[in-house]
Amino acid sequence: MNKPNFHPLTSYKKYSEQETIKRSKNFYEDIKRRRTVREFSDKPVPKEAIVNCILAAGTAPSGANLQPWHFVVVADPKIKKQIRIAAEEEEREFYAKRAPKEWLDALAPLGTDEQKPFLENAPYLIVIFSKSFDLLPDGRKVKQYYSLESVGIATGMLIAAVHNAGLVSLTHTPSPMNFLNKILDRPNNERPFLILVVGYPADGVKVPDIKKKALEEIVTYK
Ligand code: IYR
Repeated sequence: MNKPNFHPLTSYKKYSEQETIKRSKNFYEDIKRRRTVREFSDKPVPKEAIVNCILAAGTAPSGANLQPWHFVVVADPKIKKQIRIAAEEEEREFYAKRAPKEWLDALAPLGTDEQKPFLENAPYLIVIFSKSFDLLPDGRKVKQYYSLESVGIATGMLIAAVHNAGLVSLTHTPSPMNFLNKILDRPNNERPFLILVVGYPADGVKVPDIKKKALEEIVTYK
């Protein structure tokens, strides 16, 4: 085994205690404005902003730093249409047959149904794939560790980056989603994790009146 290569942590910024508190508060105040939106404007989004958000997501920590993710940025209307058709087919089945009543009851406050116009209207769909194993150029397989956790973290960072850029997003998970491998021509070591729909909110958009849990409900101190 080669000796690991370490270098000094030059990117770290040190803040005073007061500044630390202020920054944590400012971040919370800003991120709590984030809302999932299901109606998008067709106003174009600069591609450079999407690229920067993906660069941010790609800095996420991952199991053994193997970075088991792949992002497909879809802007082509023909491909978006194909994705919409395939997703709506699955969703029709889901809402009409597959979903148990309990699941439909849980979804009721969100007002979702099998219509997914945002898959065509929004300027960008970022389809996130998780690698169950990686492939070296010579065809050898490389095992991945904590793929789903890693891709979940990267996706969270992507959502935060999109919000920070002044854009809105929707996490969409048609189930099953294997049609995405076919439409997007991705290899079978990659599994679709989520479609992140990204753009500007439609004019006058409304969001469901739902609440986040209070601090006491989500934290315990010991
Ligand atoms: N995939 C379906 C259903 C759905 C499921 C959950 I859990 C949600 O939080 C929202 C929707 C759909 O996209 O409509």
